[in-house]
This record gives sequence, structure tokens and C-alpha cells, in this order.
Amino acid sequence: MGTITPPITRKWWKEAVVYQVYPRTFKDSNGDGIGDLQGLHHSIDYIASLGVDILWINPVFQSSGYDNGYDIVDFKAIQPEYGTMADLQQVIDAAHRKGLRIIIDMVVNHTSERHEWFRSARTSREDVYYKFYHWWPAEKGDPPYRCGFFDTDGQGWRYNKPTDSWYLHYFSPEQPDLNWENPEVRRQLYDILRFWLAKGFDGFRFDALTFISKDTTFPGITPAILKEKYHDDWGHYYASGPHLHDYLKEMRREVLAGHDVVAIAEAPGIPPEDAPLFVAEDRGELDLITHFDGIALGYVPGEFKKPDPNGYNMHEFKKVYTTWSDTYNRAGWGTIYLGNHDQPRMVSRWGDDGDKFRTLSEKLLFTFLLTMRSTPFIYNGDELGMKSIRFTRIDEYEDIETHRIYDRLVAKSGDAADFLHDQQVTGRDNGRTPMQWTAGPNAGFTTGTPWLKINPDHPQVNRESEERDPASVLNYVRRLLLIRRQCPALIYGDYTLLTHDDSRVYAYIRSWEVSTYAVLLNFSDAENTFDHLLSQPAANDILINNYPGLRWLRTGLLLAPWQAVVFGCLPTHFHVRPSSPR
Ligand code: TEU
Ligand code: CA
Repeated sequence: MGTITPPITRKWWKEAVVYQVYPRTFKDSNGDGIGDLQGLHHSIDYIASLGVDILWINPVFQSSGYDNGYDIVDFKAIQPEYGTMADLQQVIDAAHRKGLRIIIDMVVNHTSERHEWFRSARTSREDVYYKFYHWWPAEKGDPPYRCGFFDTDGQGWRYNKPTDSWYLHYFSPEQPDLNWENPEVRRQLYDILRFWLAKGFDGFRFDALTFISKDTTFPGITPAILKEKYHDDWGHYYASGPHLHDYLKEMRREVLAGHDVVAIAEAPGIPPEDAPLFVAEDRGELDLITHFDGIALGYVPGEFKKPDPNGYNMHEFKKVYTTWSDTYNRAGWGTIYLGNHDQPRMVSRWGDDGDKFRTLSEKLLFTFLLTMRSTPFIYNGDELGMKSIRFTRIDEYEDIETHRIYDRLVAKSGDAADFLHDQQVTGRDNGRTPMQWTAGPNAGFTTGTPWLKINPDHPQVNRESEERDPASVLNYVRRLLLIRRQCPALIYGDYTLLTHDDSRVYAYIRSWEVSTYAVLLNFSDAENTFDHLLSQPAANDILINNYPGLRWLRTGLLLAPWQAVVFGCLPTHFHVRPSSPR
């Protein structure tokens, strides 16, 4: 990409592809059944072999283990089950030697209840750490309702006897929210961030960062207000704190400025029109945010992760990704992901994970992910085509979210059968089953007993056999990553949606200067004709195709079920007739 001058500022993190490793699930090195840093260290060659650029690891800090590391007890220590600080340093150094950048997940919205700050805070209102958290004194009556996502009573406040007050927790009661309105809290957190930059990390993925600022008058939020002002979404209210942007600017000045690092925030509750406020270069805040509009599709609005029986709708899907892509034409740069550690497996959610179409649809999803105008995130195991495990019993789950909501429903109605059924589609543990390295015992993940059941399909779906198969998902992903690297137009080029009205085919053009690419994706298990091509591209204009060939009809191209194809050639050779925007 030596000579290009894109219409926007070039940055390594715009041209990069992120690979997310959930360490618990990735590779166990000592037989205790839990993935660890040495396991990751020995897998760096594999990660580099994919052709990705940035490695994001989920939290490995000392934690009380309620939420797999998202409940931090000591921000500067490593959870012993993952290894030591020296092990982490080896991972950082090995990644750098392989030309990878590496970023760490920082959880700064809350701590563990066992963090020394909170243990001290909860003893007395006079304690210096009391003001590190948010409290509602009991003499003011019951606190105004807040949603606690992972609490059995659904409440975001928990009563603490020694202080006779309630503390705020947006997630579980074991995860009290830090009081960012207190400058001393921010000072301490910035110090922690500097500590990790000094270890050699190339940036951060900030957990739930849009939730950090709170209106400490804690106004009443009635269901009517929530509906009218916040789209019935607590995440949207939580992301509306009064000083959010002040803190992000301060963090940039105090910590990030002068470092060649990337700052990525998980950004629940942010609508596309607000995204530039976070990532426009002249704002001096963040570099990238990850939105939730895509992964919310196909769920019943207002109900907790209830799958829509009709699945997701292609019109909505195209609308979400087109809107977000257009947002960043004005300012900033986007991200795209179809799965992560909080989601079911992407092939189960967006493709068809049945035997017939699993490989084809997984390849189609990767074709989409890696040809959009955004920094793509690949979640470990998706490159093998891993699918959701679909547990049937509550005791098979480890996830705090599943357990707490199950308990809440059982307490309420004595029955959580429907919920368990829904969790087969939406549950987070679907995406957390151990990585499938081999066809052998425990998929080569561990020599011990895995912390979470391994998907029984691992004899068919595993790295070892896919390495040998040129037609595997793994090798397809490698080819796509190479193509993205070689075609700057697939990174920086304009995005133009072609199939506005088609309910099954998602097709778009990526173009920039003399390069034009057409991406054709048949999101269905039926054949579909595509008639936007006026002439037949030559065989060597096909960059990638998840089928051995193409079928041309007089009326156009006949796309096979879940067929994905990318054409590339000069715009003059390649006749494209975009449909008029709706
Ligand atoms: O996710 C939190 C997050 O913002 C959403 O998934 C949230 O549950 C949703 O907006 C509620 O409507 C992060 C981590 O990725 C997750 O693994 C942690 O459990 C969570 O924060 C708490 O730290
Ligand atoms: Ca281990």
C-alpha cells in the first residue's frame, strides 16, 4: 500500500484486522482445564499465520471470577489461574516479534466488590474510599430504580448495612460501579492505564466505557421516560451521563496523548448519529467504538435477549450496516463484528449452522466482515467455523448472566423453561466453549477437565483437519485477509449498497480511484438471481468465491445458496447499475 493517498488520514488501526482471544477458552497449558497465558503464548504463531494485525485479549487481571475477569480485584496483578506477570510479558513480546500489535481489555466502569477500594468503602461513610463508588443513603428512602443487568432481583442498587446505604451496580452486585465524578478515582485509573502502556501494550479495549459518567442526582427514570427518551433501553440511559465526553478528553490528554496506541471503546447505548462525537479526530477522545445495533437484530425489542422466531430481517441488517458505514463518511472510522465473548457463535446467529450450509454460510459471513469499510474484529474459533453449543440444562452453563436471570425468573414464576430455550440461541456461553484445536480428546484444548463443555462436533470442526483442507473455513479466512491487505479499496474505498430492496441478497460496491470491487452475498439457502451486472466479468476478475464456479443466466448471475463472491476490476470493464436509494 506504499503509494496510496486515501481520502482520509491513514492509520494502522484503520488498516488492521483485530483477532479477539478469550484466554479462558483459548488454550490450556497446565491441565487445569482453564485456558491460560502460556497456552496463548504457544499459540501466537497460529494467530500470526492467519494474517491478522491486532490481538485483543479479554481481562486476565486478578479477579473474583464471577464474570470471567470483568470483576477486577487488582488492576495491576494477574489472575493466578491465567499465569504470572512474566507470562503476560512473554505474550506481549512474542506478539511483537511476530509483527502483531496487542491490546488489553480494561474494565474501568466498575471493580469487583472484593477490590480493596470497595472493601474499605463499604465499611463506613467516613472511609476515604466511600466516595470511590456511588451510594444512595437509606434516609432518603428507596433508591430510584436502576436496572442491574446481572442481578437476580433486576435492581441496580444493593443495600449495604454498615453504611446504611445502597451502592450502584449496573452489572452484578459483585461489580459495584466506580464513581468517575470523583477526580481521585480518575487519577488512580489513569495511573493504572499508564502502568499497562509501560508494559508494551499497543492500546486498550475499554469495557462498557460509555457507562462511566453518572447523573449523581439519580433522577427517577420511569418506564415512560425510559421509553420516550431512551428507546426502552437502560444501556442508552446509562450512556447519557453528563460528563462522559469530558472524561474521554481528559483520559486522552492524561494517558494516551503522545503514544502510538489505539483506544477502542465498547459503546453500548450509542446511536450512529452520536458516534462522531467519540471518534472524530478533532474531538481528541477515542479512536474506535463498537456499536450494538447489529447484534441486537433478530431479538424481540424490550425483552431480554428474546430471539425473534422469524430470525433477523435482511432489510434491517443492510440498513444497520449501511447507516453505520455512512456515519463514518463524515468523520471518524468504524468497527465491525458479528460475534464476541458476549454473543452466540456467528454462524449460528447469522448463517445456517446445519451440516449442509455451515461451511458455506460461515465463509459468506467472513466475506462480509472482511470487505466492509471498518476495522473488522474476528472472534477466536469463528475462523474454524465453530458453532453454538446450545446447552439444555442450567447446570451446563457457567455464565453469570444466564444464571442470574434464570434465578430471577424461577423466583418470580417458578419456571424458566422458555428462558432456557431462548438461551440456546442467545446465551453467552455459546461463544465461550473451548477452542477446537484437534480431533483428539478435549479437542486438544486441555489434558484435564475443561471448565466449560467442549462442543461435541470437534472431531469434524478443528484446526488440525482444517489446516490440511484447502477448502476449509480457516484457509478461506486466510485468503480473505490477504485480499484485504492487498486491496486498499477494500479498506478505504467508498461503500455503495446495490441491493436495497432484495430480501436475501446483500451486494455492494467498494471503490476508490481506479479500483472497484463488487461483493455479492446470498444470505439464504435458496438460489437467487442477481441482475445488477451488465456484463460478465472474466474469470480472473473473481477475487474469491465460496463455490467452485458461477452460473450465468440470460437474466444475470444465479447465486447458489449462501454463495459469496467478490469481483474486482477496472470500473470501465465492470458495469454496475446501482439501484436508486430508497
Ligand atoms: O459487556 C457489557 C455490555 O455493555 C453489554 O453486553 C451489556 O450486557 C448490555 O448492554 C446490556 O443491555 C461487557 C463485557 O463485554 C461483558 O463480558 C461483561 O460481562 C460486562 O461488560 C461487565 O463487565
Ligand atoms: Ca490452565
